[in-house]
Amino acid sequence: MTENNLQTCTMLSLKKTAKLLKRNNNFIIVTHASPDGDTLGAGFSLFYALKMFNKRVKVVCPDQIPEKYRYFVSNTDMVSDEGAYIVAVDIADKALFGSLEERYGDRVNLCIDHHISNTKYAENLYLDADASATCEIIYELLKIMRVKINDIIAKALYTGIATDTGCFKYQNVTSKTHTIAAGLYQYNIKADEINRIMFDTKSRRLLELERMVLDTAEYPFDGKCMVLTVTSEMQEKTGCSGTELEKMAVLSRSVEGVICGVTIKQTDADTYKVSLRTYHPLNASEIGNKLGGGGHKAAAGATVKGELSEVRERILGVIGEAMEQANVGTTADK
Ligand SMILES: [Mn+2]
Repeated sequence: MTENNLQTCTMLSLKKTAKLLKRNNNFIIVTHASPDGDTLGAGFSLFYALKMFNKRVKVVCPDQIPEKYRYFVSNTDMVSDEGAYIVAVDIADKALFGSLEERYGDRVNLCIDHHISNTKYAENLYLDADASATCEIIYELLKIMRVKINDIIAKALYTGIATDTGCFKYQNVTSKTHTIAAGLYQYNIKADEINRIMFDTKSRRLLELERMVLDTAEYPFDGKCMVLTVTSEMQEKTGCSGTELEKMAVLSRSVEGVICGVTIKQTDADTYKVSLRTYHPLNASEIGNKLGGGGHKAAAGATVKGELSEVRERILGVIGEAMEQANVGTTADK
């Protein structure tokens, strides 16, 4: 959240965003580290759309793109950094550029995002925090640009919306979300297959990791909180990494009575990535902010350094305060 560059960020309308895209010719679209369906769906749908205007477009991702997205991922153009118009999709903070932060973090020309926590690191920003997914925004953008949506664009957009809404289950879903999804059903998207891949299928190694992680479950605050721990050792033993680990956060909020699911994932000897999933009246974004991170109302995260026990204490301290503020009755035990 550092603001070390003097450049100010211009907030755009969707119309102006469309104009900027039409006016430029050589694009590098950056997707976030540990890529998910939304950042990839947004990046590739925009790639296919810009190709219709004969632009040169490269899509880059700081990490390897998981195989399961191959039905809409393709090779993109060679575009050199020099003179390219850099577009970031679904990236709330420079840190999420991961290995590409140094290369692109300070030179993003346009960011299209739906995270309320966006740190305004880009020259121009189109932000719609009411959109369930960046793909929802891209759908509207393509309409304004009069892009003829085709099957592969529709598949990419549907994937982003379905994954960011937990298959249309989360509180970020609006009537607009469903209207856009309904629009996408006009194309041959095979939504049942997409949803089977995204929600009903997991690798054996992931199942094995889940088994280990469930063994670490703790239920502080009278069971209103569930804490799961994913150590480096578990990751090494099972071979699970990257986005696969994010599935643990879903487990943390699936238990009856839990309004705050916490997943503490080791990323280094003394570094832990915390994922927070909350239900009303708790606000994950506020808890994440207090831990130096950010996110959405129901899902947020932060990186905390220290020994595991210290990290755990610190997180529970912040959650305890949040519960007190929200008047959630608990006994003092942790
Ligand atoms: Mn998103």
